[in-house]
Amino acid sequence: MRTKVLGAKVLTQIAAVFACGVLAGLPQKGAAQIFTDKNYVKISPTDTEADIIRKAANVVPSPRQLRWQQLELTAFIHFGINTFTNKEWGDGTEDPKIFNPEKLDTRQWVKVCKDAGFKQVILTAKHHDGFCLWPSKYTEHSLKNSPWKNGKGDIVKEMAAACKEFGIGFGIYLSPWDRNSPYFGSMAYNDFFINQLTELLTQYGQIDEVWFDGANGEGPSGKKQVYEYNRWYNLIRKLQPSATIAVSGPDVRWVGTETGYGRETEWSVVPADQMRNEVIADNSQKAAEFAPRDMMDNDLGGRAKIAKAKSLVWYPAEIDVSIRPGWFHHPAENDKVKTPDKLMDIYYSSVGRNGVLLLNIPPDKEGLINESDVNALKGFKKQLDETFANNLLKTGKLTGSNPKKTALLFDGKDNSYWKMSGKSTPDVLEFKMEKPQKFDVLALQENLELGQRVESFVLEYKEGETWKKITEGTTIGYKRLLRFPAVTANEVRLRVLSSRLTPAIAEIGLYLRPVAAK
Ligand code: FUL
Repeated sequence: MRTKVLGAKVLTQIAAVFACGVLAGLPQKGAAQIFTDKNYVKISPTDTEADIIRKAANVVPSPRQLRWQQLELTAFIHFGINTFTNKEWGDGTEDPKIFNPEKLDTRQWVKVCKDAGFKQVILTAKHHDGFCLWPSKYTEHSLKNSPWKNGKGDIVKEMAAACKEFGIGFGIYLSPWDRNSPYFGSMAYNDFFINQLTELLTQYGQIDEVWFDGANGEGPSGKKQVYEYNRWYNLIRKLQPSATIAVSGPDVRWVGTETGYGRETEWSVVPADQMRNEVIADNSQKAAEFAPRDMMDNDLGGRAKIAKAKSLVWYPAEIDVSIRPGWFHHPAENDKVKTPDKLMDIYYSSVGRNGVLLLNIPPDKEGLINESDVNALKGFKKQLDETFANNLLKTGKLTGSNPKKTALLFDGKDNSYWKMSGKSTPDVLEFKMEKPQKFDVLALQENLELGQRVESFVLEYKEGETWKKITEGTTIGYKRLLRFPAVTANEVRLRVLSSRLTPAIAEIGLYLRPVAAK
């Protein structure tokens, strides 16, 4: 089990290389609209450092990437034949007859996620074992040969309907690695995969995200598969143009770990050529060895990185982690569910570090989310709501340099913003509240429609006539949350110490965590 789990990580790292490697080869002639004209830019050899900074500052997300980023919280549902074998990875030899989730209720899954603040749910339509949660025409390894609903059920359909009913997004995970398919490792597999993908993209209404794991192990022939990534991307762009393609895909990048913790410095604009094309074709150990180094670097898009780039792309980070030790439900892990405190810490370290959280919540073999997970999520949501209910900066009278305009910073809209002057270094936003307030969380957002620009900032408060540092950070991006020991003050200021062109701050907030959350 241990080796397999480690294997999964390494393979996921390869996935990251695949993803970036493919980016390096695009846009190509004849390829679909993988990029927009605003989320990808070429750097010419004659560009100066200032030209590169200007280009980086103006790379912005595509509409589908922006929608995805604004979700903040997305959920993964790992459910399938592994739920019945009590394994993490199945080998494709399972008997479909063991699949019988008698109480299965996708409405419960979606309600639990929605109640906890999640805005989109991704279902493992097919994991590495090849067992399909929909009655695919192209394989016998599916629920159509199970006793559940006499083989007439369709979990993808029920899930799509539940997401629609509760008004949240719906995504699918389709494992390219299929340990059941006799075609795996041959050219015929590519058509088989396209056929299954087509079923999922055409039979279930709107699909908002397609999640490809990059794992690529042995097939029955003992051979690995050469995946035809561009064919998949073209098909998705054609059939579901608003869907984001993650993680072995061009829209969303794997953050590099499965811990729930993103980088302190997280740039959504990164060199597209960071991963070399030849790495894609190279499934050797060498590729696996080099992959983690790049993806796990603690800064993927800082000045030193983009200075050497040949092209830049908007490629934001998704942070996937399971609420339990495993991705699938195992009864022995019912008492190992992450606590509300741990989930809050993950929230600060994922959403609060310019990422989108993808939290896995696996239903059990009855087909329900266990009450230990439900309770943990309730506790998490309570802390989240209590913490961010009251922006203390809003409570007093503000005396920024233009008090009318500072209201834009508290209107909850991430595209209304305060554009700093960009002339002086550092740029300052100063606030005086009517009476002293006690706070221990700073929340910042940039307006991504203008790009990600802030490189470093500091928050200070005034004591007597002296400004004192409360906290500091590097990147902001979509959202940056920083916790610190409580401070009581009525004058505070944010100084942007360095940025790429003029930063546009969309929101600023100061909050006090409830006692239970500390
Ligand atoms: C990994 C897979 O091997 C795991 O089983 C899980 O699906 C995770 C999200 O991705 O690479």
